[in-house]
Amino acid sequence: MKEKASWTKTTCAYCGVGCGVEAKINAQGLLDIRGDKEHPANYGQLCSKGLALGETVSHEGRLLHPSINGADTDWPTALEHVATQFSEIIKEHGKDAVAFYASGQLLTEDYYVANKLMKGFIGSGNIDTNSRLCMSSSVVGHKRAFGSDTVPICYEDLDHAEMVVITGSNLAWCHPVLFQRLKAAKKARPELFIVVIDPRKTDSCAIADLHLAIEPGSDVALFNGLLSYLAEHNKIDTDYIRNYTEGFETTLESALDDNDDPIQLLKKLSLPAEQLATFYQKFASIEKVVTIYSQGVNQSSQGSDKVNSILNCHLATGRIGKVGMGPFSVTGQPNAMGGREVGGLANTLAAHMEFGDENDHALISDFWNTDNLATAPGLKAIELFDAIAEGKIKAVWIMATNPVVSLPNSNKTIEALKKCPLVVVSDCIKDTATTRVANVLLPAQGWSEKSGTVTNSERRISRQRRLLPTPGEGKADWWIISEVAKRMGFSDAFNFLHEGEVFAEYAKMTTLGNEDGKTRDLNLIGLTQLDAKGYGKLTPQQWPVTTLQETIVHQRMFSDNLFFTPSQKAQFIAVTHALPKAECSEEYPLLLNSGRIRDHWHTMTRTGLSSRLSAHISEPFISINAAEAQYHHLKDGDLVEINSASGSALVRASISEAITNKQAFMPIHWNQANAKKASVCALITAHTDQSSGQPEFKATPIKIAKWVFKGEALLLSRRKLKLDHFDYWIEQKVADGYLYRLADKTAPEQIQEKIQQLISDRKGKNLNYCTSNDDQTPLYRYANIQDQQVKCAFVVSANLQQQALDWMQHLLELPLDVDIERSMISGVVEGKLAQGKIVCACKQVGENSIKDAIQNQGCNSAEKVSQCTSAGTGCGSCIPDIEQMVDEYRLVLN
Ligand SMILES: Nc1nc2c(c(=O)[nH]1)N[C@H]1C(S)=C(S)[C@@H](COP(=O)(O)OP(=O)(O)OC[C@H]3O[C@@H](n4cnc5c(=O)[nH]c(N)nc54)[C@H](O)[C@@H]3O)O[C@H]1N2
Ligand SMILES: Nc1nc2c(c(=O)[nH]1)N[C@H]1C(S)=C(S)[C@@H](COP(=O)(O)OP(=O)(O)OC[C@H]3O[C@@H](n4cnc5c(=O)[nH]c(N)nc54)[C@H](O)[C@@H]3O)O[C@H]1N2
Ligand code: SF4
Ligand SMILES: [Mo]
Repeated sequence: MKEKASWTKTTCAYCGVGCGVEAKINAQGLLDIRGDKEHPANYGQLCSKGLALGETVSHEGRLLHPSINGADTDWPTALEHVATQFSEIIKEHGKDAVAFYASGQLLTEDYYVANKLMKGFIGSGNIDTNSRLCMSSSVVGHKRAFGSDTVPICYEDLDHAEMVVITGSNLAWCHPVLFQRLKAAKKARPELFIVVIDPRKTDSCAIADLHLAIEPGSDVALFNGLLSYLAEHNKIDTDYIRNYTEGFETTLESALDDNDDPIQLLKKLSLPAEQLATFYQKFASIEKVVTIYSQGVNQSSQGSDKVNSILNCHLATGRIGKVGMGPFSVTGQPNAMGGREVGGLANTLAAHMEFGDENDHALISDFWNTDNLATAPGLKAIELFDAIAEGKIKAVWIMATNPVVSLPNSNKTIEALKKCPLVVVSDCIKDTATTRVANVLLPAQGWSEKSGTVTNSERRISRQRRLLPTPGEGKADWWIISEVAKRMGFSDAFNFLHEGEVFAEYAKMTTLGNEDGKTRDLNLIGLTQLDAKGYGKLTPQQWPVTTLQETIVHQRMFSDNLFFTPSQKAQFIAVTHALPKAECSEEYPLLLNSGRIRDHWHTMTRTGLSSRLSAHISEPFISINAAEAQYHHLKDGDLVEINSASGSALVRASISEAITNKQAFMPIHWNQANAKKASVCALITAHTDQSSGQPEFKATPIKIAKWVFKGEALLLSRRKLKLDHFDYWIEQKVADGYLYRLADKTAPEQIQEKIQQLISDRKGKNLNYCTSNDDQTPLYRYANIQDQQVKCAFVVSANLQQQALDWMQHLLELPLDVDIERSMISGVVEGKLAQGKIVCACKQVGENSIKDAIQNQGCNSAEKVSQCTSAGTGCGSCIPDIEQMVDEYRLVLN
């Protein structure tokens, strides 16, 4: 009983699944973590990132104090500085000369206050958010079709669906707990038909009956083709269309026009006829269909049209608002949905009210008691940074996002921010690519220190709770913003004493002119009476909340077939296929796609602190297939220089059959804080969707060439090192230190000397060996031993083999009785099976152990491998990888 009492319920810091977490402070002052069995988002499950939350709450790298132009200062000075500078710039240049750039990683309370200050009191629409890069095409699609930004389904629908279409989403890696839920449903009901639509063969295909590797950007053609097929085969719901929708005829006409020639359609999609036929037949004949979609749909120059092409098919079949069916835009960030609720996007007002609606303006002005409410939408993210570059915006406050890494055209973003007279950044981490170009740094509380609410993909509001004390002088984001607001002269409106007061005000706002929830979808009337105690104890609530629910309810929207358009009918939107904005050419022949890997989160400021999460994929890469590699004379692991019209990058080649000819894929995570030149956004030009302003992140023409070096090195250090004088370097967190991979145009001998100069602390025992590789080239090994511990070590050669990495990895763990000198000469740690690349992050099992289990211990299924090695027994996200290895190595055996 006693133990149970010490677990606190909170919500995961990462993706929009919004899993319930239970956390307990352990003896090290860090957190033990487990899934919350009572939370309806995950019923106790967590993925590798959620399970590793406890490893990211150390104080390593934290921003501890406010600073102005590089000098630490106190809070009153920093707040006064920001308030005065903003006020003066507004006085001199007008209210549109300032801007906020916020994030789906803020809590609803933070977001609410930021929006209130900018739109309500400064009086400008210039608050936009990284959700512009993420969800804005879905927002446009929803609003055009439903008259409101509403995700209609609830997670429970996955348990009832008979067909699930996953399009433009790598659910297995990006929403792993939902993927596991789907996998369990498939296991229980093998007839559940799963389709993955993605130009790449991702891990999500592991449970798919059909994978459509469509041509990048051809989604509208695919779904227009589906709409035409449904109509031609009398598989539409004519009653539903007649009674509850508008615009079907013209939409169908345009879809038919788009696909008048079936051969042309197959060509546009690059698909075999039978695959397309199977997809269309299944969709037509199966009633309960859920279509999950994410960034392969949204992050496109026609993202909004892609969204509507999907919604059209659901509306035409009446498959919305009913059990086991509906379109499902999965949200990315933990509070992507909350930000949309409180008006975080430049073109919306709070509580789903709208610019241009006089009634909404009057309601808000009255509620906030302001006569300065913004009257027009502000600039969308890309326009906003353009305005900074042009000197029109002279002060920007960036909160909980890292735009130097995540906005397209990084070089331009850096130049814009360098030129901007005032760049304020609130972050919990000190050294990020964006904090490097800030004038004022404000330390924010991080996950586990902050307190408030987030809304997940199924519209469920959950509490994030404070568990640990904040290091240094970090403060809650809502507090920081309110304190600046007060100093700008808006005291009365920002006198919040507690985050619960902010929430209560927001809940009340959702009811303005909407007491019955019939005017707007978002209604929290049941939460308006929460006092501090009630807020403290708040259990997950799915909106709309008519009354506070003691037990878990699962609601879907539009079950009454009424929509929030003027006619209350859903709208079909006519859309036509168009190619991505930038096309490949002779100069830039490959199309670059970008996205996520399983164990890292965005710009790695937090997952990069976990050695476990850093082990699965430890180095930035560009994925191409074997034919493309051969054409460019590349081997797996070669370094590759990548160039586009906007910039360049230098990463390793990863050869994979998951990717098609003429295409390439790069992860978004690495950047200047942890690599020399691995930022994918440096390559991307800012082409945007006309309606949503969302950038096209998944289709950039590039060229690649092998990058030739003279020597490379692995360097292990207990402390962080600065390595910018090497041509190539990346940093990886390992237990108790950092592992660096280096490559340089200078010879191994010089590299060896350059590294020696870097390592200033030479106390203790220095072991230096120069042996040679199989090809007789020199191989340098060095280790510095202090207090019976390896403090620093390196290996340098013209070409390093995997063996060198295995040696390095084991050096950190070397027990003191191992003969370190013998190991230095042989380059192996005897008696240890080298792990190889880590496959299972939770249990830290490497590919060599798994290979050994398959080949030498008779494990012929993923289940047996799990029993034998414990790989896959944590969150389960690596099981597709294990299955693939079983297939691969069993084949070799046969
Ligand atoms: N591990 C991990 N999980 C995360 C995050 C993370 O950083 N790491 N971030 C979170 C956030 S904020 C977000 S927004 C989500 C994103 O989640 P996802 O959208 O699932 O992730 P991405 O990898 O960006 O892209 C999804 C897929 O779109 C495919 N794609 C590219 N072009 C096209 C196309 O033209 N058509 C179709 N149909 N598909 C295409 C890509 O090949 C890719 O596999 O993940 C969330 N979860
Ligand atoms: N090429 C390419 N680019 C992309 C994408 C893509 O698929 N391809 N995806 C886009 C998408 S969908 C997204 S969502 C973005 C994500 O991109 P970003 O938002 O730039 O990435 P993060 O690393 O999540 O940045 C969050 C920052 O906030 C800090 N932080 C964390 N918690 C708090 C807090 O409570 N308060 C404060 N003040 N700071 C905090 C973190 O330390 C970190 O510096 O990237 C976009 N960019
Ligand atoms: S799926 Fe993973 S990252 Fe997403 S909320 Fe759940 S535990 Fe966190
Ligand atoms: Mo996102």
